[in-house]
Amino acid sequence: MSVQIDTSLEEIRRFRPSPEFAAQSVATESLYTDAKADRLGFWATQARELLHWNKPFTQTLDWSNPPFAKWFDDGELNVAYNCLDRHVEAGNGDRIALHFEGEPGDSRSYSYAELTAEVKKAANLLTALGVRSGDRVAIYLPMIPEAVISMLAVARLGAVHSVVFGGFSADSLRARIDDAEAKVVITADGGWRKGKVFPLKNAVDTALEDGQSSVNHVLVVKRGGNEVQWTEGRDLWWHDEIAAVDADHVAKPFPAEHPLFVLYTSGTTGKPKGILHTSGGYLTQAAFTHKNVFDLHPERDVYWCTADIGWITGHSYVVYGPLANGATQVIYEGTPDTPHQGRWWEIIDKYKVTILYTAPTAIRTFMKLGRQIPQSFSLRSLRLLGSVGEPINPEAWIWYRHVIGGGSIPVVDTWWQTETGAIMISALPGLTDLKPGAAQVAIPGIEIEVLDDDGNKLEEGGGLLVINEPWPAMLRGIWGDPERFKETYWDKFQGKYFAGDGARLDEDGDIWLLGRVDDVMNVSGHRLSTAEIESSLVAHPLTAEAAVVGAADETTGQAVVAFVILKNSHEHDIADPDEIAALLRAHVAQQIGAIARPREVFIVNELPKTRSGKIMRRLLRDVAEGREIGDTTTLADTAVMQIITSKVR
Ligand code: 6R9
Repeated sequence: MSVQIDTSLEEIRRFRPSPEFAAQSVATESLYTDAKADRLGFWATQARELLHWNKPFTQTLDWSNPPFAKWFDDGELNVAYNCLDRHVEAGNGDRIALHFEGEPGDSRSYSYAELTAEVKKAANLLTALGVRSGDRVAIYLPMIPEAVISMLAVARLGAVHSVVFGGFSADSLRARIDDAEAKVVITADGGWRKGKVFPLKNAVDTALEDGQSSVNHVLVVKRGGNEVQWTEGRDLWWHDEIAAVDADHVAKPFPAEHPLFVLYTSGTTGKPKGILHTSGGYLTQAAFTHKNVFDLHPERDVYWCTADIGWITGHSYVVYGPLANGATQVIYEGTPDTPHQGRWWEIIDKYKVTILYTAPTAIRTFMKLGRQIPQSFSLRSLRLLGSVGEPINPEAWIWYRHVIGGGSIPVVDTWWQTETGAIMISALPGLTDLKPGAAQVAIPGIEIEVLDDDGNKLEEGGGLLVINEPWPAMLRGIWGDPERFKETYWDKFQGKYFAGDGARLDEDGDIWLLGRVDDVMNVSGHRLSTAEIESSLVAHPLTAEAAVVGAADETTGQAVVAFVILKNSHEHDIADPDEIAALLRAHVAQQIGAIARPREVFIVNELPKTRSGKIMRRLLRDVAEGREIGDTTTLADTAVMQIITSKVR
């Protein structure tokens, strides 16, 4: 595993916080000094100050059985109570929690009192369906208020949610339902996307069609108004059921280490990993980072994170962080270009959004469309911009700051993962001099190092990113697979968490992320596994063998490019390789989901392999990116690359 240092471009611009911004900054230098002086004491203070504990904890961290950490272990709290009821009890019940904007233009706002009331009813409804503490509930919904309500209702009962992104296929949904043995699925008839209704309920029907799953009930929110099939006894309309339940519900406390959710993410093998997060530590770090990285002033800010709840960013920075902090936020159902290419800017203008958190791929798409589009709306309310999901190139950073931010407001680049649960590396906007393109510094209380391949700590230069000490929001394991948890993250560098990312430390000690060093691709900020797409391709009757690489793409960061060998028996049926490529692209989209659809599929006769039979993806990446082919001396057959290159070009 070698690291490519591809930030050759010398980036020297620096942006100091404006005096006005610094003067009102939520974060102060003392966060760094306190955390340095007493790291565990620092997190204990954050946990006490940011959350309500029904039973205070006396122990901060139990690391006696690494890598299985326990944070605040003897404390008890209710996560949903922390996100809802306590704000109402503190007199902020009238503050808006959610401004929902539907793609067709419908909108609804919920105050904290109203959102609390909805969650109480939903908790009673789930109880009536037999959901108990520890049970798993799958959530397969569009970005509508019921998505947030469902997650919080599950959390309120001490049950465990597994949110499955609405863009995933029936097969992917079923695999996740089976792995977690979910009892209930919450879905919608359909949701709005690009001016049309996309069906969800029928994917659930397909996922459950053999009648052999763990699911007893499917709760269906009416959103798209599209026709749905109905399985009597199993399927229930959300609106019918919710009307019949009691509006009162008292939240019971659960231990800090009680499981909160499982979220599946791609790893280096074909099978997605169910990343497990628990309650007290996760909520502490989600709230702490949301407050300090986004400089949250809950009484006046309007925050908008554009992530879908199907991803970790939607969990930590749409649901748990903002609501724990009593923030007012916007959620939007649809795509940025519907019904027109200025839709996001129109939403910012309409709700006077002050903090925007989005992904580099979106920013690069807007760059291509041109500045005239955002400039025809008022973006003056914005005072802070955030980025997440992949490295943000300096040009996109500068464009974001200038065109969207009016040239003077901070841009924070936040590095973290599904596994880390919350932000780990980021500038603090009132304190840090910003460097476009660098995620910069570990947040207070987090210990990051860059190591060489042998595990030696580097002071400067490129290497592998590790997290040195346990952190509150860390994953507690992989659902049902403790061995895989140890192997994947902890075995490479004894006792340190290996993130799978390359990083470079510059002369100031600032961290620059360089992308994944394993077989995980990052397409539009979404993680995809080469192995998972390869196994989908070889599952097609035409395919004998497949190799998938992530090739650099101007807009999406990386794009999926596949090289496929067809079965001999089919070689002569190939009238048109383009047709076969189209077929295989559609097959992957249908099996995994549209985000996994390869940008290109090349039909080849052979794949480049080492003598031990390992596919050399590095060489295929050279081909896919149109580069000179690198060193081929370890190939079993050195001629193979010439043949592939001639096919592709
Ligand atoms: C939050 C999230 C995690 C992977 C991670 C890294 C990449 C995320 C980044 C970034 C550079 C940033 N990544 N943020 N790379 N700069 N600011 O995206 O979680 O979907 O699990 O992806 O995304 O490669 O390892 P997740």
